Amino acid sequence: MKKMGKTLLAAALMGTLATAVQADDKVLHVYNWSDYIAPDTVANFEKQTGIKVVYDVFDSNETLEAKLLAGKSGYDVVVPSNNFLAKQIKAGVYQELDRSKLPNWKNLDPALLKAVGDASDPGNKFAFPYMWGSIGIGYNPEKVKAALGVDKIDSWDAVFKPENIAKLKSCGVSFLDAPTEMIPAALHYLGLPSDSTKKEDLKKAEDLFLSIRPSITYFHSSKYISDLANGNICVAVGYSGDLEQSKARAHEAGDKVKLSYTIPKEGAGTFYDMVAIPKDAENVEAAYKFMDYLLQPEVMAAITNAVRFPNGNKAATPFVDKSITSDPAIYPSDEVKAELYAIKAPEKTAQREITRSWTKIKSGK
Ligand code: SPD
Repeated sequence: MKKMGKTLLAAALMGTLATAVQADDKVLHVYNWSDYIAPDTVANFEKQTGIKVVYDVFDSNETLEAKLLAGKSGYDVVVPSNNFLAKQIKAGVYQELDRSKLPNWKNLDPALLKAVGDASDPGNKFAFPYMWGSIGIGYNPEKVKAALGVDKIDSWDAVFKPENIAKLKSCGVSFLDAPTEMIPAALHYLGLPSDSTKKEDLKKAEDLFLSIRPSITYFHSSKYISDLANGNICVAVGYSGDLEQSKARAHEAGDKVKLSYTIPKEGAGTFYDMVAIPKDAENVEAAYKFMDYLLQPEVMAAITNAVRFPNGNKAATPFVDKSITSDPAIYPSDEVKAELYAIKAPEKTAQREITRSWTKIKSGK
């Protein structure tokens, strides 16, 4: 009787263990940018596959990179920008993709694949493009008119000239808290190579930011979406789709606040965010299922319709709302595209220098 009890107990324990393992197998950990997925994307995947998704968000490449380089991030699918992806591949952070598990790969735009491949992942071995966009200026024309006396913003002068931003200070100006994107924006504005890592160039970018620092309300990489829509700030330097989401939110809330997004005439930085699997991912099978699901044209189009960033899926275009594909702020014309520059990821020493400089800029000292 006693022996039988032990056996039963062992069997029960093994059963519990098996269920736990099975349950773990059914959990997928995804780490994506904030405001970067449609409201039902994850729920629909869970319904279709029975896989539970733990979905976490970040709003800077630096945050994602710190987790990946530390190892054992616990994530199965992550979304780095292509410039960071390139150096993370070199650091051995990702696993090569098995294309046989991604039959929907065929839907990707070959031209975009080649461009991001040539720039950061030759042969597209480790990742595929999710969304892309520009870094420009979102603003509230009514408030800007009152503060600055102009009908529209079309130049970086609005935020980089101390006398202009000082006038906008009263209605609130935010910048992205993203040194590897904001320093290149300042360098580009100054007519220097946006990827310069020369000490004297970085110093000029730092001086420019310090000259306007007293007029910057805050640095943040996602809060501006609601602040602009609510009228709490009047100008935000941010990501194209996020600023378009802000515009849409203001519209849905009854148009009390009207917003615009501009890619300044001097040009702007572009980014391509990529989907990849960390080398130490625990649920690789589910990662492939989720990635292939994302590659379905209707799924990807629904994401673009919600987040207002163009995607890398050519077959998805017919399913994207016409109001989005025809909006030049979201899908820029070839003429505007020619003015966009790719943001490069600095190597280690320059990265350290940029981070140090950014801390100084943010503290204003
Ligand atoms: N809310 C989603 C924003 C996505 C921005 N990705 C930006 C990458 C910049 N290198």
